[in-house]
Amino acid sequence: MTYRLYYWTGIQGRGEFVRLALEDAGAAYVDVARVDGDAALQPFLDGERDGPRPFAPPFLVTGTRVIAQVANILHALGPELDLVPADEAARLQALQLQLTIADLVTEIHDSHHPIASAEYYEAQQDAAARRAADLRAQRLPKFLGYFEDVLATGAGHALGRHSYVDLSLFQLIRGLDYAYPRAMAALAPRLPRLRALERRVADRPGIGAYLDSDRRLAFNTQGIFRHYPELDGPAGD
Ligand SMILES: N[C@@H](CCC(=O)N[C@@H](CS)C(=O)NCC(=O)O)C(=O)O
Repeated sequence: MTYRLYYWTGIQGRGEFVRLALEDAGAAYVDVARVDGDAALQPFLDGERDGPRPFAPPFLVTGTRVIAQVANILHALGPELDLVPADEAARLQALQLQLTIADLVTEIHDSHHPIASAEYYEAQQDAAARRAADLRAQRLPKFLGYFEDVLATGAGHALGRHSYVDLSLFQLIRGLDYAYPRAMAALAPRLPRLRALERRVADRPGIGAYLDSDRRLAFNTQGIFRHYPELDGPAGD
């Protein structure tokens, strides 16, 4: 079975959380828009294809199955790629953690686009400065401190063994290191387990090969994790 991943070209974006799971597992997949262009997404978004109509990418297609929402896609992929424990309680815990990651991803996006997603950063720069300061002072320490505690109870893993949640935490740390290097340096002493997990995931065979490939795009100022030096600074109290 070949998975078909639909996501915008040119950025890692939210598609990257799905890509990392497929790459780690060595799954056969096509990154459709990188082959056929962004226009390939439109028939699905317009409801012109069989299956449930997604609101936004990323979405994953196999046969007539169309699955949208990152956390939902990973919830479906987890058992198929052996990226989650088999029992229901662990699958729900994984989904809960992934949804919490999604909440933080939205807050990170909103730190550079606090007023309107469709308007330029430069048109909302003052509000972005206030939002980013709060992200650094309050929200990153709270979210990342929570994930640090989760790793403490899971022997360095989110779920006590390797899972798609570990892969997403890796992406979260890499993205934040790019977007908010000063804040992440300030928080580093409080996040030893997240840092160890980030290094461990990078060393996994599938992930290492992916990171070295041209399939892994560089972070840039079009995606979710954006580096604007004026938004970065001290973190925490
Ligand atoms: N909660 C959704 C968010 C999806 C989302 O916001 N996708 C972005 C790209 S990263 C998009 O194209 N959104 C279009 C829109 O919100 O109008 C998820 O986690 O998949």
